[in-house]
Amino acid sequence: MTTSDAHTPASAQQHDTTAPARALGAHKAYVEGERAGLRVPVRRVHLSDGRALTLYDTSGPYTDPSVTTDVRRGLDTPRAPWIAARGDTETYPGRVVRPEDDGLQHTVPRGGAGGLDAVFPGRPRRPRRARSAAPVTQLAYARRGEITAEMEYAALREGVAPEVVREELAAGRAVLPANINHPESEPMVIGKRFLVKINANIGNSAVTSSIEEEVEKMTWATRWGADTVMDLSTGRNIHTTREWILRNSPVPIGTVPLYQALEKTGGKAEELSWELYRDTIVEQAEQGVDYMTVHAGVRLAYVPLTARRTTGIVSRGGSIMAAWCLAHHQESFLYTHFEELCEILAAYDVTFSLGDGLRPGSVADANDEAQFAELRTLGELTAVAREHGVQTMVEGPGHVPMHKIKENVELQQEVCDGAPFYTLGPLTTDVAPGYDHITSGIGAAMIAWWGTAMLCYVTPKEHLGLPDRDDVKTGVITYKIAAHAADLAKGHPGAQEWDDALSRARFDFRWEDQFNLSLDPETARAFHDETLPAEPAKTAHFCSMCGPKFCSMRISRDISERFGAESEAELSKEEIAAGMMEKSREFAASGNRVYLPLAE
Ligand code: IRN
Ligand code: FE2
Repeated sequence: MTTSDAHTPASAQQHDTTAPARALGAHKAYVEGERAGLRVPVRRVHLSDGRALTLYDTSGPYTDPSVTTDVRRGLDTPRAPWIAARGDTETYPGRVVRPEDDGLQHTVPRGGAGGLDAVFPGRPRRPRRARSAAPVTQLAYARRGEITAEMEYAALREGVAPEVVREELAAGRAVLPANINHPESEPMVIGKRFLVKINANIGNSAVTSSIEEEVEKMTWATRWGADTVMDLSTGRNIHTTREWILRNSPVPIGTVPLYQALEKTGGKAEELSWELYRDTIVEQAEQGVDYMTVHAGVRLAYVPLTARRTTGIVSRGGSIMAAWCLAHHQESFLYTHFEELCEILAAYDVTFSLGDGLRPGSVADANDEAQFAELRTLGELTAVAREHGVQTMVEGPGHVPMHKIKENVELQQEVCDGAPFYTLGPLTTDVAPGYDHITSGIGAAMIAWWGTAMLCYVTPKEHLGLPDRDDVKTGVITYKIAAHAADLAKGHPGAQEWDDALSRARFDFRWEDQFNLSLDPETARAFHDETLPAEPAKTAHFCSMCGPKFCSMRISRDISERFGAESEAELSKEEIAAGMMEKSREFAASGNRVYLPLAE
């Protein structure tokens, strides 16, 4: 490839001719956009054969050694000038925290009595909102034919023309979650024409760790490749925790506002109300939450459809709304107030993630009436949200056996008019607690291949307990595998170049290159070092699986070298047979032993 950086797909391979002798290994680098000041971070892997591979990078400024970050100050705000320059938003006093007797954080309009401004020690900030009733969303711009800086940024990361991003957003087939109050974020796009994205959930425990630890969980997940993070924190410091995460997050942050609304009622679902929920939405929108799960498809009439299920309602948000509907015997307030909700989200550019509150929680319940009735309602709501200019994606299951997965994507795409699908797995079997990152990774790869745009990760602790640091990493890596496998199968431009680079390194026994190209270099290196710890082994022409004298890669390599061919594929049958015969003689001469001691 001879194209310049600015137009090179994020994963494209290129000879790094411009660079002086660079250190080998992976480095943070930037690709410049056409717009002044637009710099997209990438991970550049410098290989020992002189080539370099440029990979998508979600890790933010934390992996740039030239940037000093401080969680108490927050990240820089690359989007701030773009948002201000559009001139359609204004700052206003917003809300502040008031600690209540119940120990929970409540918010009140700034200026009232007892409000606490200092939930975050960094620079003081005032929230922004739309200046008029017109939506300030990326969808609204895309429909007007305008390519925003955010669209150009996301396009550069994907290696596509900015117009492709604009077109997909305008059609509602993609979303670019970018709340105007989250200027710290590095824009990204979610849609089936783009790289498959993955989300990692953090903070799903009431037993809170420290706020710094929650921030650390976010940076840990994004370091391994999480494209977005959902903060599912509950408990006392929910508002402050979210503020710290947002001010330090380079990726879009999602939440389920219903969880916080429920906290405000002391956990009593029947005491929820539209007003309480609306205030919670505004509070989170002012903070900068980029997308919100809203379980508006759980309608009163659908609740009885779950009665004969094997596992009933397993969605947390879904069961809260079902409890409210039954307690009042009324239609869900999320459904009846949906248009007002749209108006709020449009004023901040918060993206809807329409929740699947009735998703199946077992393979027995997959694709049942309750699940698909809700999905049809989500299709109806997608249309309403689009009319209001609100970006919308749709959540999906859950637990679904392999033969029932395809129908899910097809129906969702049909009834939601191509809106991005965002699924939790799905788990393809229920029998492997402790391994549900795998049961679900299988389903995730399949569903992504058929067109799911984003995958919500599942960790090994699913159904069992709270994920720790290692579980988060395992979940993220598992889902990166599923997403990339789907990118390959979909023929995403550039996806295979990464595989090819790693395979060439493997074939050439360039161990360091192989590690540096891996999704998880640390584990690859550690496993290799377990059996061949000495440094020379990393350049030796054998791998520990077969030993030096008996290795399929080695044999075919020897054949290639002998016959001067580029690869095995270019040799004739006769040449290969001759090479094989030669190897057979060598093998016999060594005493017909499969394993030879390394020292030989
Ligand atoms: C994704 C697709 N379906 C569900 N999810 C995620 O599951 C959702 O975005 C949230 O992060 C998590 C828990 O959702 P419930 O159980 O409240 O529906
Ligand atoms: Fe489950």
